Amino acid sequence: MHENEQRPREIPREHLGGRPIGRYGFLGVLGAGAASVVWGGPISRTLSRVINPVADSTGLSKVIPTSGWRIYTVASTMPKFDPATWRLTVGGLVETPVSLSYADLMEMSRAEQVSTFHCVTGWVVKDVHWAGVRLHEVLERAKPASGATALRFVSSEQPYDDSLTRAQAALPDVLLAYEMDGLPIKREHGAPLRLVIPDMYGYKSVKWVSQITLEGVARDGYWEQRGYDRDAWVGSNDSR
Ligand SMILES: Nc1nc2c(c(=O)[nH]1)N[C@H]1C(S)=C(S)[C@@H](COP(=O)(O)O)O[C@H]1N2
Ligand SMILES: [Mo]
Repeated sequence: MHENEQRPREIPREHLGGRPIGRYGFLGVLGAGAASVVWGGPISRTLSRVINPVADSTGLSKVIPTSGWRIYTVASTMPKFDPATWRLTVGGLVETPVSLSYADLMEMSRAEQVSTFHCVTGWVVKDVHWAGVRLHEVLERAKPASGATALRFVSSEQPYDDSLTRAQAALPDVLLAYEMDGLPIKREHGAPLRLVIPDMYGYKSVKWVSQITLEGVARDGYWEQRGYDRDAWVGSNDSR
């Protein structure tokens, strides 16, 4: 299933020096051969689509980089981080709604991990060093109610969000990350906080997380409303 698939593809937005080059709205469902990616800058070129290297029989994936970060956004501007006013709130089906400042987060136990990051469109970043706080540390403060079976992660970049079940959120290498490769997470990668769940495709890894809502049922996130799987296990063919 690839040439005729009627799913929208993730649309990367490339940046130079933090400034978006051109603005691409959501392109909707792409028919076979519709242009989905435009690179700006000195060498401008249009590719017919993001090639899935697994399904690609054209050979084109050999000339398209499949490693290294690509900056993805859904809004026209990226949220700006102000340490004085920024908060992570945890609410919904909890006993104690929580509001954490950046300083509060820094005082919590620090967790580190090295993991590989997979975007569903085929690119991969190996051995990313992350540091942050484990979700359970945050959840312990909020005390989820018994009916809270899902977590919804809301980005301050509206309308991006995504959900995990409690079981998925309890996987050992799920992290609320505030550092990437030894530095505070950069603005374009979701400063100051992003979700990391290495076992799932990158669209679950919500950038600019500012709100976690405990809910009774997991719901579709941004990309899932556009055709991708809610259970985005890396390697599951159905997600491609
Ligand atoms: N807020 C927000 N989070 C997001 C996205 C986005 O567009 N907005 N894109 C997702 C997708 S599809 C991927 S692959 C990764 C890309 O991470 P990067 O932009 O840091 O490379 O972020 C994920 N989290
Ligand atoms: Mo992605």
